[in-house]
Amino acid sequence: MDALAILPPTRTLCPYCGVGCGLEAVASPQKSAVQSHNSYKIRGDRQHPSSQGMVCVKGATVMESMDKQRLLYPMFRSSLDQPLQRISWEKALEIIVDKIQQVKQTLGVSGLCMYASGQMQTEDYYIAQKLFKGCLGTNNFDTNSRLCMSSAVSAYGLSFGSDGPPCCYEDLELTDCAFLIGTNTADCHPIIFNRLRKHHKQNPHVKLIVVDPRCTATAEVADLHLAINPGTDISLLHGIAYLLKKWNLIDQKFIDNHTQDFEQYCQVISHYPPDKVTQICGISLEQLETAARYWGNARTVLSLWSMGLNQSSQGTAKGRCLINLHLLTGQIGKPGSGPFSLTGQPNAMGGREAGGLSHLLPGYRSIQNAQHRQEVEQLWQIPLGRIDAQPGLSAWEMFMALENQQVGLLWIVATNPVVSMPDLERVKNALRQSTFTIHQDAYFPTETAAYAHLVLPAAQWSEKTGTMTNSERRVTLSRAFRSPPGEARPDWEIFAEVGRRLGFEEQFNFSDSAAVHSEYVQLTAGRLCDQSGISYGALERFGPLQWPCPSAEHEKEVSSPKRLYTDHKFCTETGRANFCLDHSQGLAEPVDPDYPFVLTNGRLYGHWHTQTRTGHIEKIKKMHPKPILEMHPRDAEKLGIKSQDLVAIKSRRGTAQLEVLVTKAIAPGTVFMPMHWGFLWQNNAEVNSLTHPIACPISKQPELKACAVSVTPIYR
Ligand SMILES: Nc1nc2c(c(=O)[nH]1)N[C@H]1C(S)=C(S)[C@@H](COP(=O)(O)OP(=O)(O)OC[C@H]3O[C@@H](n4cnc5c(=O)[nH]c(N)nc54)[C@H](O)[C@@H]3O)O[C@H]1N2
Ligand SMILES: Nc1nc2c(c(=O)[nH]1)N[C@H]1C(S)=C(S)[C@@H](COP(=O)(O)OP(=O)(O)OC[C@H]3O[C@@H](n4cnc5c(=O)[nH]c(N)nc54)[C@H](O)[C@@H]3O)O[C@H]1N2
Ligand code: SF4
Ligand SMILES: [Mo]
Repeated sequence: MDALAILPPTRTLCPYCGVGCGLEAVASPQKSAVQSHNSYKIRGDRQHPSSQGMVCVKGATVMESMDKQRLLYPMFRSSLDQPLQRISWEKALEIIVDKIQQVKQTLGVSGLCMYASGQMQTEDYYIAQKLFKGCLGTNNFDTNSRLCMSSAVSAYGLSFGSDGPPCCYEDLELTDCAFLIGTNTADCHPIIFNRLRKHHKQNPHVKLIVVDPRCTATAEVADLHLAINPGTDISLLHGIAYLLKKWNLIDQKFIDNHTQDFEQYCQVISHYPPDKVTQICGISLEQLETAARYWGNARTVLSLWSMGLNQSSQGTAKGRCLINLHLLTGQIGKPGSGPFSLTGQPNAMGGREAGGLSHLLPGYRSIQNAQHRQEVEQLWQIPLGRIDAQPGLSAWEMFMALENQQVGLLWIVATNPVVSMPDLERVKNALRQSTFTIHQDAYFPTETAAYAHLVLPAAQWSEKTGTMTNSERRVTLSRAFRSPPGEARPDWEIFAEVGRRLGFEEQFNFSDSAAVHSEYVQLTAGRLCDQSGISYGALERFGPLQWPCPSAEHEKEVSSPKRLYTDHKFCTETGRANFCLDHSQGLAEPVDPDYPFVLTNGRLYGHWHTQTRTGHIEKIKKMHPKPILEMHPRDAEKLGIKSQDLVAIKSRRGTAQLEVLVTKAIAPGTVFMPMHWGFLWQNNAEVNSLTHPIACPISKQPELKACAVSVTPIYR
């Protein structure tokens, strides 16, 4: 019998979305000595508590993308008009170290920036924090979570005193009312949706409300779909609060004992009577009242949200106004209820825990808190005062700092900003002015590599060992089960090597990723996200573990799964949760006669972001062969457009050309396009050529979900 056939499967984690499904990689018998994706079959891990054996098309096909168009060795050019040429790792590391020293002398450490991603493992994140914020002493480390979860982070922080989604997936099966707002869960978090949908189907009393300007696959099966006008969520949420209060469907005891600012909140919501709200949101009185009745009469209410709220110039306030409804009705800290932000990327949660935004430090600590800085400096054995007291540049600010020559080195890791950042023409221009850009990625070519001086080959999932935390705070270990192609290396090893060469031998003296992990978890001890009981050994013994987990035994002792705030004591100084008192401000770029449509955008079920993986998978390419603009029949008729016609879409910043699909799934006045097509995949179909960077002032998350555009037919 073939040796491979009798190997036990490797238990691992799907490297795509924040649902965090457990996978098993089964070595399949093969004659060839050459290791390829065909050597492994992927199936759902039935023992993984989050997914119970289920997977979606992305997880099921992930193996097929592992050996297509991989970046195999470092490549360099001294200016962007030259071709990239192969160099050795030794040379690449020498160039980086020289460049860092040079920038420190000319611009100072603030001239060094790293822009990374929720697709790194926690170990990668941790080592990058230690290198940038600790050893180099600059907080210019930010990630694509700034485009993704940043508003949820600040919403939890301001309402509860700490980041941290309080719910768990079991709540999906325990709730009487699920309120889904700004989330297309069916397409973007399919296994969460499967669990919820099964519960909904089996229990006729369970209500499913979906708030989305589009009739998505999620909205199609809802009991109530509120197709609100884009950007009117705060008016809707305050309008529901108005009715709950009027009908006395509130939990006064919870409000009195566990919240503050209720009186002022009542003042705020008094400005949102039903006639005004229905008009602003573009829904009927019956719809608004039904939503309030479903929420107010349910024994338990679980809300789910993602980019439809977060990617907004009021992203923080939107998350918080949703949390307000939970505070008003005491729907938190008990089974089947609570505000649950769905994490996008597989390890955006782990990133937050490890301090992966420019204002954070590991263990849910804050850069601006002197005690927090000191605690981290002590563990890192660096001089007290080394960590800068000011937050570093956010993602967008880094690109803008390139325009002013304030950045001498931009190191981009595991993200493809030349597709995913807003206002792409400006981003591309800024990158053209960069004196030194590194792109560290698993694939080549990418749109961002076209703007890089140095590309570094990264080992990715299946080729490196590390941990990730999913949306329900559950940590899973992904072991390497095959070797990286060519000269690719794990991200953390690259950072650690640079650290040692800069003279920080002590700080980066790790034998393997388990050693990195065990140092990292020490910084979570006693914090809300306590993972000090989690180790690779414990993860192997017990399987995936949910935090808080001060000891592995603890995880087994207390009833699992877990929720936060079951005692209704919050992390604020008073222990009370704060009502948010913000009013709705509407869209940052409203429509006008020149740009009469709101362009919204998002994801398709099969594709993952910029397609570096899913663009190579035949089954997925067949599902979504090209990008399409969705438009309502009424608008199409006015413009004389039919399905499959080609149109030009124009905003104040750029243009795109797409085929149209005329459909009632989108509200009149709004058009939708997918985000997945960068210039390598289709000419002139980039959504972010059109979007603007105006951001939430608190979370600094840009309003990617709405900009004003014109649409005109192109006659072929
Ligand atoms: N298939 C697939 N799944 C993914 C990903 C992927 O690339 N592909 N990416 C992952 C990542 S990183 C993320 S962040 C998540 C994102 O997951 P989601 O947030 O569910 O995805 P989106 O499609 O970006 O946007 C969700 C919905 O917001 C709606 N929306 C737009 N404007 C508004 C508004 O003003 N109000 C409200 N209420 N809704 C609005 C859009 O119509 C859209 O249906 O998905 C994750 N899962
Ligand atoms: N208009 C618009 N723009 C958006 C959004 C939107 O809804 N609308 N959504 C925003 C959101 S929520 C997100 S999360 C971003 C996503 O945008 P990106 O982060 O740009 O998208 P990805 O294609 O996931 O890029 C991840 C990159 O990491 C590489 N990679 C994978 N694994 C590894 C690894 O282990 N190491 C290294 N070094 N590289 C690896 C992949 O090959 C890929 O190039 O887009 C944002 N932009
Ligand atoms: S739902 Fe998300 S984590 Fe689960 S298999 Fe699909 S992409 Fe992977
Ligand atoms: Mo995301």
